[in-house]
Amino acid sequence: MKSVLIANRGEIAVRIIRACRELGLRSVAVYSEADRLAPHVLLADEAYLLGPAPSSESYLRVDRILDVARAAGVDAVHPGYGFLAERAPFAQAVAEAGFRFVGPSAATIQAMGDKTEARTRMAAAGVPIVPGTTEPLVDGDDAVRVATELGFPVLLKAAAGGGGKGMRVVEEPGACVRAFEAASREALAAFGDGSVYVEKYLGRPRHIEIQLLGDAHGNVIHLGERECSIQRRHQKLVEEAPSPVLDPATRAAMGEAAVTAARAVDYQGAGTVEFLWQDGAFYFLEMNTRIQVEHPVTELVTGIDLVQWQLRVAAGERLPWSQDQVQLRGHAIECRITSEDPEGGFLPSTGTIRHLELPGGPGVRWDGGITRGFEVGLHYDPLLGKLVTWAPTRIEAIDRMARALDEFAVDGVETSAPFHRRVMAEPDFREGRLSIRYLEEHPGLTEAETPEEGAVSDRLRPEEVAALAAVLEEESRAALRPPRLDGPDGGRPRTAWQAAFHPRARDV
Ligand code: MV4
Repeated sequence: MKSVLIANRGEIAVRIIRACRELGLRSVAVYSEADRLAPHVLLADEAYLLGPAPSSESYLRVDRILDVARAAGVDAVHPGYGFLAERAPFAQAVAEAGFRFVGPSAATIQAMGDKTEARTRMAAAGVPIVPGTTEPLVDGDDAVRVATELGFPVLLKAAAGGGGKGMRVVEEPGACVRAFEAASREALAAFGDGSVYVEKYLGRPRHIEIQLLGDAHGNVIHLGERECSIQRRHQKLVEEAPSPVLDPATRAAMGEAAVTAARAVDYQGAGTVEFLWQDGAFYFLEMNTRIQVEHPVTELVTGIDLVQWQLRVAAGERLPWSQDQVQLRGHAIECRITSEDPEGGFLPSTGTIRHLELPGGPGVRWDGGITRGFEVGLHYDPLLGKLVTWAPTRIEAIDRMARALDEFAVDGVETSAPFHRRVMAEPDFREGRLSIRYLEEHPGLTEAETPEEGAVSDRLRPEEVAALAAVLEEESRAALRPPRLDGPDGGRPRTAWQAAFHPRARDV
């Protein structure tokens, strides 16, 4: 394996390009018309235009992506997360076109995408699942019968689901028939499949997931857990490793269950088994057959580069560790910095990145997908990048994150960073008292504070403001002068700023 097409954009495409470069693999980016100046385009060895900005005309165009793979002569395709990453037909098409798919087989993706099939296979393998059915409900009366047997409250879920669509909590038998019909209708509209099944409803669980790695030689290991309970409408906001609630025995039991789950579906590559944890017990929820946004916290506590190992196992290498050689060290926290206004209901914010100040120093990592001059629009996911900190203990990692967030600044779009800064100071978070209801239980975190007295901006003299503005203006002009981007150009500019001054950069 010598070259890889990255069928994605943003921070994950940048992350994969970095892994490729460290492994000596040629990286081939694809991009939409909205991403001509995006960092993944500037960083890759080669970049090819897919089409107009909408995903359906660019990053979701399987035919165009395979055309580029052939034209660029790559050996493998890495799907990243989102877009085509968990579409079994894409994995199949990549393999049939003669490229390696960096991920599990199409059959594994397919099996885990169907939640009732996943539950059936997990239960058969001895992995604990949430009590409930493994077959879709026949009708509303069937829902009443099964729910009464389980005991209320129950949760109706779409078999083809994920992400909370088609879910209905039902508190009593009288509400069952209507809830079943609503869930089924919603599932049909969202997934083209109205099948609904039922689980016992857990009221205040934590979301804890186990990271897995499998190779093509039957080796599977787990890399411990991530606590992902702090979320809003199924979008995770803060993740950490390890979880503040797991003791070594529960961690080992959950890890073993996850490895069993992976073996049951012949898992290859990096994957995650999601569990709900409540009152000391854990239950299988879903398996994610992709690299996840929050993978860096696991990398920081295990010292294992997950994206490099995705590529290495795709190339046929063996995992070099036995389970007991995987040791967890210290604590890591990730904040997802999005272009959303946390004080305005997390509404998406758009604009051109005029200025970007990134934190540094010990134990700080920025996995980003933006540069100065880049225009943040509404076509894609609002994730700008991830700020990740590591320290020997949880509280030190939290304080380090607070410090890093204080150094972080973006001008041009609103970001979620002020929200994250408030979470780092919130007592329940600091003491590890978490659940998936954390945000609704702490509404103050999404409200604006009164501005601090004596802020730096108040101390600047008018001539200092004018001098700063002039520098930024010139930098922005330079950053917006684009390099030649179509096909191999021999040049290798790294950022829009470098590109503008790169000896081989040419204007389009
Ligand atoms: C649950 C649950 C409570 N009880 N299942 C939400 C998305 C889907 N993937 C699974 N989800 C849930 N399943 C039972 N039996 C609560 C959720 C849930 C949730 C789970 C993980 C992370 C965030 C969540 C937010 C709301 C609800």
